[in-house]
Amino acid sequence: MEKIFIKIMFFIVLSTLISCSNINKQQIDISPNDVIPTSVQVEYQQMETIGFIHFTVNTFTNKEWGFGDENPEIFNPAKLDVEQWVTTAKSAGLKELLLTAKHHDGFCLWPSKYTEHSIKNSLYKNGNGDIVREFVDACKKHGLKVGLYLSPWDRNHKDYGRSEYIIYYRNQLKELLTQYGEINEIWFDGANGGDGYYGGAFETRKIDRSTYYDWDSTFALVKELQPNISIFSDAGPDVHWIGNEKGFAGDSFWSPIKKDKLIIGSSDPEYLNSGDPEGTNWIVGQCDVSIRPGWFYHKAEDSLVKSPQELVDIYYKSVGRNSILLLNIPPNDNGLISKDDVNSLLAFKQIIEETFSINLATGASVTANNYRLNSEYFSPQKVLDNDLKTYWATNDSIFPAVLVIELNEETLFDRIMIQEPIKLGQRINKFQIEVKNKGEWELIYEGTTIGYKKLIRINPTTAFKVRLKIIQANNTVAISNLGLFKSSAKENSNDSSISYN
Ligand code: FUL
Repeated sequence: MEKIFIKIMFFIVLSTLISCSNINKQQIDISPNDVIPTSVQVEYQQMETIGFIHFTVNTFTNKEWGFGDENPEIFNPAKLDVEQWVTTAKSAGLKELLLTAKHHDGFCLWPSKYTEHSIKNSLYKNGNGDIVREFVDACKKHGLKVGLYLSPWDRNHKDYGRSEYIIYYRNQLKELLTQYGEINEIWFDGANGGDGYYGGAFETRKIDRSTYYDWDSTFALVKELQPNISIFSDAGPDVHWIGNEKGFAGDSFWSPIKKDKLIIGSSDPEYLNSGDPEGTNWIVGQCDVSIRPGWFYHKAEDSLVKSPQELVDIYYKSVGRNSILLLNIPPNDNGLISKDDVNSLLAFKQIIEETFSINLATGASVTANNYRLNSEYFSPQKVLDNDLKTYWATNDSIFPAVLVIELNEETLFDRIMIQEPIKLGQRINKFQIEVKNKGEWELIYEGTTIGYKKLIRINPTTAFKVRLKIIQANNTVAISNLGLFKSSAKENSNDSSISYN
């Protein structure tokens, strides 16, 4: 009782001080969590959707995993147009593209001086080509961020499995990270060890996943060469795999996770899929998925390109669950992204744009049961300013924190968006959404985590008022943005593979 009294007195005195003086926001702001993202991670998360380009000898051998004994001469994309990849990705709203500079087969898309198994011995541009260069230049020209994939497993290299290979691998990393200007992401695959060509040995080589690569030293090298790069792997340190290749994050998803529980190639997929409310490291979740059944182009899969509606479903289960969507769009053996893929991608983009371009809550009046020190900095109205830097925040320990949106008219919507100001950490773990028309409040959704972005699909609902109740959080409540939307008519389909859960 005494404690509560002291707290109330404290707030009264502070509020009075604030209204009488020019106290700035920093002095009264909510305290950040212990686990918060870096500014590079916040920027990374804001990209929301990025793309993957799987392209190598497999495109010509019709395989998913090349054995490593492919003749480089088979690599000859007659109409290769890297700009087509980049402009397609850009029109689909992807903000970054990642290229398989070297996949498990060991064939290099750049003329590495450390191997003959590369583009320099292919027919492409008579051995004078460098697709990494073309790719990086095109991304930069069109304002896309650039990522590179360098497979740690190399089924071609004679030394794979021995310490000499690690020197080779790091030399290749040095080439990629010093010769092509700024690289924004490096992708370390967890698929490792098994049978292969290995310089003619044709055998199976197993490695110890926790020691062979000495990842800490490799990560240090990468950061030394590219200080602002985001490193992806099963274990981060900046971005981690979501635990499946369907593009789905868990319905509850925490960006905090315990790094010590993660091993590249052997992490628990369930753990990667949920993150950890007790997590000690902030690692962004990334949902990778291919627009086709395979990661590489196969003609036989032309009729199996995911529909725009399927892609939209994936979007809700990745971006809408506090994660990044990494969508693979593999070029065909001509070196172009096929029409089916382009059409599906563009229609997907159109649905997302049509759905989210108008926030139906804009102009509504917003109230709350509490806002921090009654300061304008934290007023409920901040959830409608479409600004990630501002937020509604309550005084400490206010539960439930209740926000009411009173719409100007009866409004029909079926999508809800909520965002937390993640630079201060991820806080919320239980919330409800209620609506009111003429009668009583009606509960329409109960959720757990929010994080950078939560997208909620509900049946079409008409309401005058919408109420957000934050029931549990690990720190003071803060909400950056809230939106109500009506989904594009083009999203309606009879596709039975799509479910809301
Ligand atoms: C996996 C690889 O084995 C696949 O071929 C693909 O590159 C995918 C993105 O990662 O682990």
